[in-house]
Amino acid sequence: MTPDSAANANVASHTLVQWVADSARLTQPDNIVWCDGSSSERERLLQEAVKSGVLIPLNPRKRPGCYLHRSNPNDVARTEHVTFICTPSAEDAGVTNHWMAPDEAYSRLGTMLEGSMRGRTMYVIPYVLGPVGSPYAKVGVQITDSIYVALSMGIMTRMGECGLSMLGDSDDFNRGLHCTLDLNPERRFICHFPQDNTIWSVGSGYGGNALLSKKCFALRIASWLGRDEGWFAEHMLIVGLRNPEGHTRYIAAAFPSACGKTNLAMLLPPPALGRWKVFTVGDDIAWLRVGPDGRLWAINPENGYFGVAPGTSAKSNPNAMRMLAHDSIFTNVAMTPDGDVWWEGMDVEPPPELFDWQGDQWRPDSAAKAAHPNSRFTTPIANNPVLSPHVEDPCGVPISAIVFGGRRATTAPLVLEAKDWLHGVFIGATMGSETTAAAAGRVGVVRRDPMAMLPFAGYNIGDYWRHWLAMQPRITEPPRIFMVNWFRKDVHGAFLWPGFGENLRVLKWILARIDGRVEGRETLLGTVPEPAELDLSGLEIAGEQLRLALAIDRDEWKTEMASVGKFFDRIGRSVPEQLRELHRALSNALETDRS
Ligand code: SAT
Ligand code: MN
Repeated sequence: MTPDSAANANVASHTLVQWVADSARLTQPDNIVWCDGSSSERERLLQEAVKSGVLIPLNPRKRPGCYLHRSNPNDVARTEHVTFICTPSAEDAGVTNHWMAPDEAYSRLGTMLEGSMRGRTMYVIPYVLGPVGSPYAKVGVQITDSIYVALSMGIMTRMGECGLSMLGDSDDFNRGLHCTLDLNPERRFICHFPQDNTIWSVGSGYGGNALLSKKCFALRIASWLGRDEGWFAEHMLIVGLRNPEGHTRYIAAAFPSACGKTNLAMLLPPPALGRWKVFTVGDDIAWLRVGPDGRLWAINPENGYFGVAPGTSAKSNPNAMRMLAHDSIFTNVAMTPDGDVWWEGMDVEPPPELFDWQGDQWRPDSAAKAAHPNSRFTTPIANNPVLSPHVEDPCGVPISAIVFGGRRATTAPLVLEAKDWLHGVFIGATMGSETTAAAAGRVGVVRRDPMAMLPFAGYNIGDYWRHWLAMQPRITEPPRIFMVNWFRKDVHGAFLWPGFGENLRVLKWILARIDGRVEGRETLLGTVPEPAELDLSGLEIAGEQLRLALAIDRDEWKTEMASVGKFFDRIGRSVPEQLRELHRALSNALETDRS
């Protein structure tokens, strides 16, 4: 096929046809396949992927429609050190992003891309982020030479014809050019050109590096668009909570990668709390707009979940286990001899022998992990047994609370409410979290991760905070803002709070605060619950343990504020003065106030 097959595919956008032709001239693929998103196409691609060894079919009786992919062992996580924002000035990218001049990036990657698809097939993948036809949805087109990426995009996005018809003859689409090259980490670059609505990614097939709809477009580029157009693109789950009286409220919650967003978004309510029901709208990304009613409304731009497998079990996330029973792609998990999947923390005894994530024999006494710590599942949202009926609503769902959460063994209490919008922005802007296996590099080191967007804000983080503050007057019915930490530990290293489904108890307190039904206890840093205000029915937790989970330790917070001060200094003059002032006030109060 040639780019002319665009004519067959009914492509009305000249700009799209031209861009695909230019990309083909550069990369010289043997074939070009325009993906239409049909189920027959998916079948054909799956068969091809199996034939070429990219996918291993799993046991159709145990996991119907499921496949295993083993990535190159050097390509298992996002690589932030080679992820660049390519704006004309370095100042626009800010110190928390890596920056490369656009000309240099186009030229360096262009050289690598020359002839890079020779002998390979180029897939052209039109897709929609957000409900098709929603005024808030956006169109992207990804070009890739990876059939695994093409199949994954078919799960993660609304893909195919719907993208072309929504685009029509417009030139307004995100251009994502992706090529795996030879998967050499030395030639791995993920470059974003916000001014051109363009992403070039080479040298990796891994999720966040290669599924360009996800972090690259729906967060980095979209956050840039959101600043210009007056909305937010955030690293947040969206969850609906229906109380026993039948009233549903929605919460948007930002946590860094691999900190339990997927689990929280589909948690199973503890029966002792009564007839609560949880509905997932999204598990990773929220696009938030101000509605005519002055509230914030959220849509999930995605159509699938790319979740962390290890730790997912019938106990931690029974709904996820149900949705993974069929039609999913697993990456870098272990495989049992009878063609099922296994990972650490699945709470299922491993068989005496299995194949580890690299395909080698593994026994329960093996020292190495069987599944890679960042092994993943890719599953359509339609598989989710608790999917919200409002997931396709064009304007999304109204948000009652924004929650910022990190993974902190110390310092951060189980839950705390911000005093107001400015303080909430401060809490989000200064949150810290321990690093996880979702990104290459050391695990377990506390780093500042503002709004869980450190690796995903597509422009200067200080300007991003300004945007949060500048939006305030437009949000006349603002959501209340909270901070949570499920991961605090005692001196022996044991978690103080049981987490998972029990987290609903904390969310219940958050809703009670919004309804004015609980007072909480005011502290210098915000309002925390009185222990008696948390519904602990059916939960055994020692009073002292709960006290420690809720405690605010002045010395720990002085250290925290010193670290925040250093972070602000590093970011420099783009830090909004209001945040600086609040930091000074809180630091002083911690030094002087004795209450
Ligand atoms: O690999 S992804 O970036 O898509 C997942 C994550 O790290 O949040
Ligand atoms: Mn994420």
